[in-house]
Amino acid sequence: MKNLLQTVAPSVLALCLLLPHAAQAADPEPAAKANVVILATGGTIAGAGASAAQSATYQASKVPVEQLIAGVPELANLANVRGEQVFQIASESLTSEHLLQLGKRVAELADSADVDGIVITHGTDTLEETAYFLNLVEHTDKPIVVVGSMRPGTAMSADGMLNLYDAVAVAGNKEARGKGVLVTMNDEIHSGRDVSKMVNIKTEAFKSPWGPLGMVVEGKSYWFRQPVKRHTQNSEFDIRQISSLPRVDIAYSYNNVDDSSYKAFTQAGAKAIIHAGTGNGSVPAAVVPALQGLRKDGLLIVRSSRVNQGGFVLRNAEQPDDKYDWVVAHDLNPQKARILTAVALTKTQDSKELQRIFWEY
Ligand code: DAS
Repeated sequence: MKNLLQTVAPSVLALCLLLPHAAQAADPEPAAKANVVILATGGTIAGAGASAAQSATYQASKVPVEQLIAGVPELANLANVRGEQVFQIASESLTSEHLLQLGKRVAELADSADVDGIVITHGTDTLEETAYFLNLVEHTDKPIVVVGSMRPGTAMSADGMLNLYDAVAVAGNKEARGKGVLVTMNDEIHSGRDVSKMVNIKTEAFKSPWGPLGMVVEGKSYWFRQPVKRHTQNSEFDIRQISSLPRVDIAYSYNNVDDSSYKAFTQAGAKAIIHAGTGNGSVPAAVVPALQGLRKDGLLIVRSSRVNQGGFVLRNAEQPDDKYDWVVAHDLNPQKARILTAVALTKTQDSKELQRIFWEY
């Protein structure tokens, strides 16, 4: 017995001594950090006020991207981050040309092997339009995350730092791939297609009528649903083939409205008009004859709803869409319907094709 122990003990001891090293040797290398590029365009997230008490009084589009990154040193724990200042503009002033320029830069970066994810810092006013546009035209499965803030970084309880931290966390996360363009605001991850600014004075400002896709907590993403509408790689639209966006305007409907705005937009060169209708996208009797005339002249008419918690416009429900050859915007609000119509018009003027596109995107 003694001989057996003398023989076995040293090798067991050696094994015990080796095990921790073996365990260490087997420890996986820490995952290499993702390379994330932040494209800055302006907005409140780059805003500055005169005092910490001013959360609503400030100048947007002041702080450069390097300072935004320096203001959140914890970003370096999430990813290798670098910034580019694409614009420094409040988003209410962005134009179609800005959208195309931004979209083309995103496509170039997405094509680059050393870029794993892209964050776009953006004003909140038209953030939903930019996010939807990119969702339609960027042919990549890499995460593209648009982010803004409701308060300037100089204000007490500013939301921009954490929103940016969440955006980088998502953009560097492989689980975010293939989910279309995303928006991180107020700890939530939204689809760029669905999300809209529903409140203009609270940090909980952005909502999706059908709910967020997930949440970010302490830099970790938690996913609960997937987008089902066509986007990015599954889109028939490609930013690399779009050189301009046709003019599409939105005519708001209300009590006592007449057809003046529709005629004025047509005079201005609109190729389609989004009717931001009351309720189910309804068209007042006083406006129908003008729309019939504009349709006959080749203008496309899209019925959307002005209700702001998620309109739902169906064909031939309250309005004779087949009779007048109108298109319905489904669940897209007027500003998103405008983006989709403008992108669709780069490929088709056919109302039946446009309606298909509204059902699919
Ligand atoms: N003016 C707003 C904009 O740039 C500020 C903001 O809310 O980001 O969209």
